[in-house]
Amino acid sequence: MSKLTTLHEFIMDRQSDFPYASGELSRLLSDIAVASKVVSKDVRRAGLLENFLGAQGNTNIQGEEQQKLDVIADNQFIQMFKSGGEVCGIASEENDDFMAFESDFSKQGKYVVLFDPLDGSSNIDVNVSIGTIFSIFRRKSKAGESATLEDMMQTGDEQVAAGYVLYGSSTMLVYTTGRGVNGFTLDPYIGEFCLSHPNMKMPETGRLYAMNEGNVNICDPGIKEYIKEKCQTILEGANRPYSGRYIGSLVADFHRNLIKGGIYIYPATTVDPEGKLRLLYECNPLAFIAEQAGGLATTGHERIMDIKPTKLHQRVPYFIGSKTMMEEAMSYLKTE
Ligand code: AHM
Ligand code: MG
Repeated sequence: MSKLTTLHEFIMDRQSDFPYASGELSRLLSDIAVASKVVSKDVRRAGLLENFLGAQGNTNIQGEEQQKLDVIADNQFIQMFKSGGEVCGIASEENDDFMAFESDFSKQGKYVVLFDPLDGSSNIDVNVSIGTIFSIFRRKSKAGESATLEDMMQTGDEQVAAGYVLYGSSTMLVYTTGRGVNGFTLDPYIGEFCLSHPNMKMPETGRLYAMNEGNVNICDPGIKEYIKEKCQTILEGANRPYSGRYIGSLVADFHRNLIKGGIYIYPATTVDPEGKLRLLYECNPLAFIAEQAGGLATTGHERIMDIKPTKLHQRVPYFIGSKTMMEEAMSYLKTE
């Protein structure tokens, strides 16, 4: 068997890609890996532990019921960021406001992290894949001072790194620092993420489409046409229509499409006129990965990573996937 490359070794090898790197980003990525191993262990045993499954009894600022594991994962990542020294503040789906870390130690941190600690909440209690999504920016404010809202509200193009952890049939961490996308599988026997998917590329086209089709009559009518004409019709040269695949966990739906080729659509609807997914910690990080892998991510009209955020928990319509499928789907849209 050839030698496995651990995530830690990989990160260290790549440090020299950044001419003035002093190792903080490498340490931060390693910290995220450690926190996600703890969360992975919690997810794997949740059904056996009291106080791990079910609703927490709180609603977050976005009107969504928090699950106990949402809160456990959120705390786990925050503790790791607070104690690591690379991060001066965070924003997460589970916290109404951003958080500036006020110790002298943390105030020196160069980075802020925006994250969704456990995405796909509705799947937690039913043993279906869920994920963590993260986006890392260099702070705008001065080192030594408190992190500010401006640090959090940067465009996707300013991300220095982004990634996700998928708690699926195995646990995987996939990330980019703007030099391609690499995927690591957690080897449960040695407790290390090991390189399993080097230099990931999204197929230029595919045969999988993912959308909550319950929404098809309450969104841009062009989407219904696209699905009917392109996804549910036997196209020339094919012997069957595309396959609909919707897990309802963004990370899992995205990861499958990244590997196999496909499109994921969560449009604006009459119920959620701004869309459902959050720009800063759901859409931007996956958009960075998609583009690095050769795919696209847009609102249907505008590139996701161009959007200047106006609100911490801003929602946007979201189309992400294989380049050709994206271009085709967007050409059907009728409304601005
Ligand atoms: P969450 O952050 O509350 O889990 O919501 C985000 C999730 C995504 O993972 C998923 O793609 C989408 O919401 C599913 O929404 P719906 O149930 O409306 O199809
Ligand atoms: Mg989420």
